[in-house]
Amino acid sequence: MLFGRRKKNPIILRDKGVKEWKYATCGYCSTGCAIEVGLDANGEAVTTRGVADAPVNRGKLCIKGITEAEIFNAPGRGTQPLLRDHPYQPWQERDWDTVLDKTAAEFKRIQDKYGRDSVAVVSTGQILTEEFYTLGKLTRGLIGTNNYDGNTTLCMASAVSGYKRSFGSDGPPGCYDDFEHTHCLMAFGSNLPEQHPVIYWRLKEALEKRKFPLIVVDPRVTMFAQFADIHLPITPGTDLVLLNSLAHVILNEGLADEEYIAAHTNGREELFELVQRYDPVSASKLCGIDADTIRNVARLYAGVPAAMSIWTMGINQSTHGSDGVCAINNLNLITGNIGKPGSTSLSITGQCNAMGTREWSSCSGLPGYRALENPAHREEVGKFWNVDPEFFPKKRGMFMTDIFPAIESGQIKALWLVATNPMTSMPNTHRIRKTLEKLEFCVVQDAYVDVEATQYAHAYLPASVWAEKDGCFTNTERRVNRVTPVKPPLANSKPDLWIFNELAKRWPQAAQMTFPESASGVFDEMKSLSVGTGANGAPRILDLSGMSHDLIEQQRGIQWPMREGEQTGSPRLYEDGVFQFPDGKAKLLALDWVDNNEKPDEDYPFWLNSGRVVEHFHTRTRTGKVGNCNKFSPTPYMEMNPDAAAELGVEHMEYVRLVSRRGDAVVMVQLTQRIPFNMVFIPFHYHDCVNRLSLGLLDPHSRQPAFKQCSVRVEKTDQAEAARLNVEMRAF
Ligand SMILES: Nc1nc2c(c(=O)[nH]1)N[C@H]1C(S)=C(S)[C@@H](COP(=O)(O)OP(=O)(O)OC[C@H]3O[C@@H](n4cnc5c(=O)[nH]c(N)nc54)[C@H](O)[C@@H]3O)O[C@H]1N2
Ligand SMILES: Nc1nc2c(c(=O)[nH]1)N[C@H]1C(S)=C(S)[C@@H](COP(=O)(O)OP(=O)(O)OC[C@H]3O[C@@H](n4cnc5c(=O)[nH]c(N)nc54)[C@H](O)[C@@H]3O)O[C@H]1N2
Ligand code: SF4
Ligand SMILES: [Mo]
Repeated sequence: MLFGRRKKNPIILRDKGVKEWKYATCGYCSTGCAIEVGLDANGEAVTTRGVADAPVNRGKLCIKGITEAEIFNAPGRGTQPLLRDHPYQPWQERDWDTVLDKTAAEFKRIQDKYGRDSVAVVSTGQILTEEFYTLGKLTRGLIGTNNYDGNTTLCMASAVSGYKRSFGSDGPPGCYDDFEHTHCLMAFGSNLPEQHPVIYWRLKEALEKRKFPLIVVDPRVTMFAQFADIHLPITPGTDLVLLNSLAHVILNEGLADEEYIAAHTNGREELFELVQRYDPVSASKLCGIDADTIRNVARLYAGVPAAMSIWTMGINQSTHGSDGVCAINNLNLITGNIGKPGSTSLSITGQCNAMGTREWSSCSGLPGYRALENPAHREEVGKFWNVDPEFFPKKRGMFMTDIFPAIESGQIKALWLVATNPMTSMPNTHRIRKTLEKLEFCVVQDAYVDVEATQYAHAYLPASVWAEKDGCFTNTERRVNRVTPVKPPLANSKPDLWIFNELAKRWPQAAQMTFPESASGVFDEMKSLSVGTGANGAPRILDLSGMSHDLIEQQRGIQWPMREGEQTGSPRLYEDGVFQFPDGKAKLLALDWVDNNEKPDEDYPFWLNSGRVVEHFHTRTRTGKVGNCNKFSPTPYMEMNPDAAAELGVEHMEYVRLVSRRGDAVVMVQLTQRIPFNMVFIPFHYHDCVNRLSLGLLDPHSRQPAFKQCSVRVEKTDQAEAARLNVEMRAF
């Protein structure tokens, strides 16, 4: 034994010469890991480590967090503001004033000519909450366009919409600590070990202490499915059928918590009537899960003292995404599984601050979960901001997925993209390219200048990134945590907050408003706006009034609500069973499934499924440049079933051409039994890849695209040509 050990080469960790550690929260996924950035004697960020006493991650980080110090000086960072008259001309470096003057002047010119809503603003889930709040004030209070949305429409919109329809308000009601208390966890369309590794580690730790059944619903045998007790390999796009059938069994077999239903919900009769059509035998024919398994899962879920559900994009990115979320909420309401330890409907959020934009950016309404449709909310915010409430629109404008078609039809003439890259992340990118080419003025505000959308821009604003800035992120479990500026912004890049504040000065009415320069000044405004009464007459749930930047850092993140005078935050919502509707009751919704996806047929015989892998984040503007992330999957590839490949004569690591009704893409084949015979799966991280093929039908409530359901065929292709193409695409 000892001899063997001695023979091994010891792992040597190079001393990076860290002189100081500074506090932040990871800027990738919504897990919200507390992280420290190590700085050397020159103040350069050289490494990171997890914060040991942080309640979320207890010292852990995943591969992206561990390598995050490399993103500051990664190739492709924007260093100077840029301007040009036409997208095909070379860029000219200009000073900030010139580029911001031009941006404001173009917005005003276009609004004067075509109307206020002809300028669109599309933002993100990845800047700081204080920045979101300021962008909202600028857009709603000064620019005055109603076509203002974020990439969260590609991501969390169905969860938001489902929470509002079931509970009367957005806001995930549970927390990671629920893993310690639950007796059954059911996960829908989430690959937690890869996409939220540290949340998964928390679940695993809970499971090691106390075994409880884990059920994973996913058409692929993901890593999560491999660790599950029961895997339900569902037919794509049919989760609603399965959920209605579970409700059928629970309500018909007397397994429901009728006392909870009577006291805290409306709509039982309508739901009961609808789910009669979803008996397990009929449902099994649609969703591909056999009737006995449906019955067993229903009895198991309803029979334990506490059960919980989590879900991510397998539910949200679907034509019935919002209905799927409501059906998960139905399941938890009829079994009395909301607001108790281990009992919850917890949407696992995507981006690091997708929660912050939902809460404070005014994208879909006004700050602090206020609605444009509510005259009292318009009045309240107008007074607080010193903006005439009549200046606000009376209902929300276009979603991101409606903004691009409106560019196509000529309604929108100018576009401001803040930290999002639609040329890679939107469905059907051929169409997006054409819309971007039609714009009279396009401005891209991104930390990286090489982001694909810049090719279509007239102006580029170089933003500082992540912990070059000061503010907060909110994570999946409503925990607000701090990002502190660990180093100065690179070159002439500027924090997004600074950019918004400077741009605001180009509107004379700004002088009558407040645009605090410091993040803590903005946070104070948010705190004031967070107090008050909700729709049901009870105190607002999104209350931050007890928090301060210092306290947040001291406690390594605080969960809202935290009201003034309280010592810390609240792990759960709806503990009292009082929901955010005027009568305080949640809604059980009767939701019929509609068969409306593009499905495999003779010409396009494979389902096209897409998603992510652990080592990459989104469109790879960051992880594509970090060697220890990119090396694991530098090449666009797809998972394919070996039996299907054998039929087509396709081999492992061969390039193939995929063709859909929208376009084509060349990818490398990875043969794996993870994937069913009639499906291929592509990580969406690569430019000119899966979204050249995707259809992206929209959910009627959330307007979120069904990225995960459409169809393709697989064709053989010239290997030398494909390899050349691949090298070209990889050359950033
Ligand atoms: N490493 C890494 N982590 C990330 C990100 C990243 O880019 N990289 N992005 C972050 C963001 S913004 C998000 S939104 C999350 C996404 O996190 P996840 O949603 O967990 O990730 P995805 O891979 O998009 O999709 C999850 C699963 O949905 C399954 N699925 C497809 N169709 C269906 C269906 O009809 N029903 C069901 N039940 N399942 C289906 C897919 O097979 C896939 O395994 O990850 C976050 N974390
Ligand atoms: N086929 C398919 N398509 C998908 C998905 C899928 O599963 N399948 N998932 C969808 C989902 S869930 C999401 S969330 C979207 C994500 O889609 P996008 O938001 O378009 O992708 P990102 O690459 O995260 O783009 C964020 C940009 O912000 C920049 N950035 C990072 N930090 C900062 C900062 O501090 N300031 C500024 N100004 N810029 C910054 C980054 O460089 C990057 O260019 O993709 C969607 N598209
Ligand atoms: S799990 Fe998410 S938040 Fe934590 S280190 Fe990884 S990417 Fe960052
Ligand atoms: Mo997302």
